[in-house]
Amino acid sequence: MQTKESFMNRALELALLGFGKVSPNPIVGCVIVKDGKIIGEGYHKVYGGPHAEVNAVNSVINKEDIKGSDVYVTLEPCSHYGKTPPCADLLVKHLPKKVIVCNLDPNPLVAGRGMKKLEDAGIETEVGVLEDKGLEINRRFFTFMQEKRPYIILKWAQTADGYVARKNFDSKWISNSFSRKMVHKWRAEEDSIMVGRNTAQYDNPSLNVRDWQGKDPVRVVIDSELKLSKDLNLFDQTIPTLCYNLKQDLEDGLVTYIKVEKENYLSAIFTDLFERKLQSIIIEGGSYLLQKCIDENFWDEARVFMAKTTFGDGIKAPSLKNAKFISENELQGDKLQVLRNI
Ligand code: AOF
Ligand code: ZN
Repeated sequence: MQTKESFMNRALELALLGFGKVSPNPIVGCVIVKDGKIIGEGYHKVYGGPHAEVNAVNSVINKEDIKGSDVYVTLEPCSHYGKTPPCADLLVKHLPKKVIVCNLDPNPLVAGRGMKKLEDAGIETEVGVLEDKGLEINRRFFTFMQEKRPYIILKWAQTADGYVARKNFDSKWISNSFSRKMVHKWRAEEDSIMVGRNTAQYDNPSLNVRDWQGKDPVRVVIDSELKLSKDLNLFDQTIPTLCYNLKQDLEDGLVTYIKVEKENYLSAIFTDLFERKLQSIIIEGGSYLLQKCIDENFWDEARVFMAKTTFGDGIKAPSLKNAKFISENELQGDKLQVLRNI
């Protein structure tokens, strides 16, 4: 049977097609329904491009049919002139009977004004259909807008006895090659990626996307005293890289050095990333940085690989607080646990 929820599920499905392509905008899908049938569909495809409603309206063969229709949008239609004109105005022009959304837009430029424009034009509105699904697919966008910082994903691999590396920082591959490929997919999904000083120095990671197709995230590293060698892969000038430190502001090609105060430096870094419009970050270690994020409550999601190997001794894996268990899956031998901050 076709219900409000089934049409909204279709709109959510369309929204997801934009995942990874529209940040720092939200992903949005839109379905136009007349007499129980879908007559138009669209989604926000690319950052700076037309919004979901515009693409949906454009897909309707006879625009007259939009009059009296039900429009399902996963997010409140915008009311402001951004890179594109207000979607609420476009809908008002075509006079649907009703506009149904999962969530209001937390963007302070919109925040209820889109729905108000529709209501003022005599269009019925409904907010909250599949609300939780809407919040889930745009969890990065909602966190970014509400917390004024990127959505923070912590990722690490630990041995069965709870270590992330040996005492001398030698960690060479705790997780299996399939799990490592998965990490490259995850990197391509986020706007930025961060490691602490020890990981940069001992692992010499490139933090790029190799085993998957997709864009490289902006690299972020913390190096308080600027002691990291310029020969590290992170500084190879192939990808924009931000190096937070206590010493200097400097532009060096694709590497930007940013000075922060020692006190509350983590908070200062996340605020700076927000101002740079980086909507999400995946933090890949080391244990000290991950634990600091947990202790200061700067995390939203944790993805933990648990291998079968044991080390007996070494550097302890981070320990989560206020974590809600989401899922556990077996990945060719490794276990992958996903948790969320509550
Ligand atoms: C919608 N439909 O599909 C999206 C919306 O700079 P602009 O013009 O692209 O506007 C970006 C803002 O518009 C974004 O921050 C969010 O508030 C809203 N996104 N709104 O009606 C859409 N992607
Ligand atoms: Zn819009």
